[in-house]
Amino acid sequence: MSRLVLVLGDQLSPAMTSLQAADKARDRVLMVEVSEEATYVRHHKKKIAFLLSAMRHFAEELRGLGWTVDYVKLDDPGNTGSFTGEVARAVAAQKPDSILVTEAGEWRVAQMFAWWEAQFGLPVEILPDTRFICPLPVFREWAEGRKALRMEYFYREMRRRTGLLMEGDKPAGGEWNYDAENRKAAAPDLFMPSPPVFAPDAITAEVMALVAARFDNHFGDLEPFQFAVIRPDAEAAFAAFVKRALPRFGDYQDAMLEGEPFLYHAVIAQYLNCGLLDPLEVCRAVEAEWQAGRVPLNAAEGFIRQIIGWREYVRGIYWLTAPGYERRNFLEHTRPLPAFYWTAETEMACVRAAVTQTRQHAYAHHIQRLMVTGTFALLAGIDPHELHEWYLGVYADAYEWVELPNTVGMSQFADGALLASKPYAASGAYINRMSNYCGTCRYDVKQRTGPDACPFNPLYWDFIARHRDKIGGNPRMAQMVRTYDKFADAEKARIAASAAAVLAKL
Ligand code: FAD
Ligand code: DLZ
Ligand code: SF4
Repeated sequence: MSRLVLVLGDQLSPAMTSLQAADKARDRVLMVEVSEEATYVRHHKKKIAFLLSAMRHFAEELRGLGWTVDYVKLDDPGNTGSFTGEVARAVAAQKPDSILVTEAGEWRVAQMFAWWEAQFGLPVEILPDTRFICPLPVFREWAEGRKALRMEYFYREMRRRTGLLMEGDKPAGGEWNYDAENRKAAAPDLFMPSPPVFAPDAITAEVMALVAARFDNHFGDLEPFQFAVIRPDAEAAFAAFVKRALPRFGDYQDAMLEGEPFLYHAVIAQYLNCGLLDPLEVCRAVEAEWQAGRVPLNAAEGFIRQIIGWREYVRGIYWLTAPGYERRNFLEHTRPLPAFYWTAETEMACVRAAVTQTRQHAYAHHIQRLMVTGTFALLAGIDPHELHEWYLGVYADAYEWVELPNTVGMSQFADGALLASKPYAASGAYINRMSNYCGTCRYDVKQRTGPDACPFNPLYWDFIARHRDKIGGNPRMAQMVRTYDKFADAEKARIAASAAAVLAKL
């Protein structure tokens, strides 16, 4: 009996359940580069190059471990361009007895798997993805019967489940969450650790030429290419983060600084999400740093919460709500995405910085995604589905299971408070507090209305006025609605006129 073991581009680990269940002596691994995966949304050029290069290197790693790997390159003659087409070709050529695969990260791909038994007349064995700490049935059980699915309570369960930062059944240091200590604004003269740079090898160079030729019309700069594409380099990038940036990760988690795209962030989501790093292993390494006294508790806890808390939680929400979540639009926003999300041609210094570095690095850190491009889209009433396709395409770490709940739920409040307890709406004051963008901006962050006012300001108050029926009942928004109500009629008219002027320019 021989099986076809399909390994997807975001399953690049020898520990995948599909590989663990397979037999090197009899089964053949299939890996396929297919144009559909690069174009169902038009991914950033650097993201495509990263993933295809990491796939090619992983195929080599597997061969080194004794596997027989059939690898289909994007430009191979006969490449059908889709997972289903390539599995069909392999089934016809090899006549396996069955197909073995680890469950897909995206509903779209899971639907393809669901048809294959009927289509190919073969058993298709789909195994769980044990890279995640919380199995999906456990998440469903946790969510069942709860009115609100708050991350904080889920996170505490994950701390107990993993034993991370636990002292018996109590959280280390007495608190579950040290976020209150994690809100420092960065000063420009702080030492800024940069992620290590990995020069492209021959395989990456070949992939880059292919991407340049095939996806020239996609967003983003291909060069300079700096990502790790093999496991030891991804581990080295993580080790460098632990040594140089982790101690200050907590303090400066929410900070933004002109010309500093990475600050004290790990820049590892692209490795975690494709299998080059293991989530539990990185958390255990961070816990060990804290135990050794090299890292303060607020940094270790903040980092571990992002991974065993947020990352696992959004994945649970994704599978709980799929399909359909991607079309949720609680606030009924329909405005098209402004062109400057692609061109960076805007006078708003904060948005310009976030889009420029996104184009350069296929990376922006969480607060830039949430409180700059995300908040602007929320205030301006951008169609959440268009925005979702933007986030899914432009970041090297973007896969629907993680991007969609972050965009539709957390950032755009389009699920009507399933994920976030209040909309992440804010005026320019938040960005001014957490960054140095406003100092060089053509707009005045202190002005509420008028042609020189920071656009976030009139849009913020206009958002409160427009959505008061939908958000006014939320205790965390009621105060802002009351403040708006106290404005004089003339001020309300100025807000409406200024907001309309900003929107007209989009
Ligand atoms: P760090 O800030 O160093 O955090 C460490 C790790 O924690 C990350 O690598 C990531 O694995 C995890 N993490 C942190 N925050 C989150 C979160 N909210 N959800 C899930 N994991 C988290 N993350 C993705 O991995 N892929 C996406 O497609 C994605 N899309 C996003 C879209 C929006 C609108 C927003 C607001 C956030 C999105 N995030 C996404 C979450 C977060 O912004 C990124 O994980 C983070 O910026 C990656 O950079 P980093 O590795 O330097 O993370
Ligand atoms: C993102 C991506 C791209 C650009 N290309 C490929 C590819 O050619 N082959 C592949 O196996 N995977 C690719 N991926 C990742 C897939 O989109 C991802 O594995 C699925 O969406 C399941 O999460
Ligand atoms: Fe952004 Fe407004 Fe500050 Fe300009 S003034 S950088 S638009 S927050």
